[in-house]
Amino acid sequence: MERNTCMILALDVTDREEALKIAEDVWEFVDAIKVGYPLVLATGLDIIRELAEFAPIIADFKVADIPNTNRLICDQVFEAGADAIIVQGFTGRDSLDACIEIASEYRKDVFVVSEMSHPGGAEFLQPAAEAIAKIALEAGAFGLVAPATRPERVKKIRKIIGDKLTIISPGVGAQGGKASDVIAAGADWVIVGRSIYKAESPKEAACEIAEEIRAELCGE
Ligand code: O7E
Repeated sequence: MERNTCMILALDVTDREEALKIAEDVWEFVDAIKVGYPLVLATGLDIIRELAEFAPIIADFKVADIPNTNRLICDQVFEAGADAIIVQGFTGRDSLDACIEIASEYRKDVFVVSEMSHPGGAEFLQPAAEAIAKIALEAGAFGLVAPATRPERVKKIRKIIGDKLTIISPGVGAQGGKASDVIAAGADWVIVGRSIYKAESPKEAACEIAEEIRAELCGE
């Protein structure tokens, strides 16, 4: 995945036409579109190929099963045209290895959730986040998911993984995180949903956040 705007759109709408319209409006401001359960359950898996016309697609199914089931899920997702998949790391190394094995057959990427952005993410997942980051590194994942709502945690996780893995970071805007803060903390991409797709003008909202990130990276 190329790093230009450093922003990923979380397209959590449930209407096909609306999804396609937003993608058409904002594609130039995002490096990828994240598609998850809300949109796929509402419209079907074919939406992945339709949206792939606009940007690379990250399939957010937070895969969390035994190795064999993970393999079957990843196979379906990559057959559907996704460029990357998001999986959970708490299920352990063998489950993660199964996802990475299928992804490498398709030459696609795996992102591993290390810590979640909502308040409950600090309950069970945060204590395991650093160990999850280490197994993701050893297993050969492409990147980690770390919370924009806690830039200090992004900084800590970046220290553990160095430059060997990328970090994508949800929680900007509606959940209280600030894009420039989390990019400064070491995230490669921020993930933004409601602040864009619920805005009166998704295009203007995306443009504004992209500009904030650009200014941070240029030290303005
Ligand atoms: O709050 P929003 O509307 O900007 O949307 C954030 C998106 O990121 C939404 O799709 C949500 O499911 C996802 N997300 C989090 O908000 N927090 C997490 O910890 C993890 C994710 C996620 O996407 O995981 C994989 C990146």
